[in-house]
Amino acid sequence: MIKIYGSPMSSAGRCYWMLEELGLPYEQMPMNMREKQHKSPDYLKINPNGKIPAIIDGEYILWESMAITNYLAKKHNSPLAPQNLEEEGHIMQWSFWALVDLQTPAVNWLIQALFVPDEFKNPKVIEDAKKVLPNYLNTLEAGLKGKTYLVGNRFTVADLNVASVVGLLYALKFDMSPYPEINKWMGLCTSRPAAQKLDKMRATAQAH
Ligand SMILES: N[C@@H](CCC(=O)N[C@@H](CS)C(=O)NCC(=O)O)C(=O)O
Repeated sequence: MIKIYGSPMSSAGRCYWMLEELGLPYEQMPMNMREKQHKSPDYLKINPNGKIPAIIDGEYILWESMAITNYLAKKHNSPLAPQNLEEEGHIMQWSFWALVDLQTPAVNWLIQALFVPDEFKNPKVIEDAKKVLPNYLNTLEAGLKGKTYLVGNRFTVADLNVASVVGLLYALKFDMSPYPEINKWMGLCTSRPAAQKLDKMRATAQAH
């Protein structure tokens, strides 16, 4: 059975989403980040970055959340996986863009809002994020124009990966009203049973 390291509340969330889409059995491995278990010698053998998520599938170890979602979809011949080289190019395009461009300001904001103690908070980080995010959201809004999904006219790894990042902006209560295409598409992505299951897992994790 696939072992997964990392809480559904973290970047691992998108990997749980994919596992649920595929209906695969998995085992959530305990990882106490407060006790720095992700920096322990044993875990560093799995992910030398000391970060979550990582999976172990048989003997095979993989880290980087979006590499994991793509690997799982391809391995299990899911319709979410790319069906040809061109689709794969576009799925990688949107995934790298989401991780590098869109997620960076969103996570900087999230860290300031949730984790930086008041005396060390830097309001400029949040101001800068708010300034730059519309540029990226305009790219996504244009990319969705006239389409239901990002690639291949069906829900794919690209939608799952990008929606998992856009979800942060809703959580941060960023004004999403200027982006009707994104809102419509997010409605479709987040109403999927696997996404709903992830929401429930997050609610349970938060309550504990
Ligand atoms: N690009 C990586 C980012 C992983 C990452 O930054 N994970 C965070 C949790 S969301 C983490 O493990 N942080 C602990 C640390 O950096 O020490 C991925 O998507 O897998």
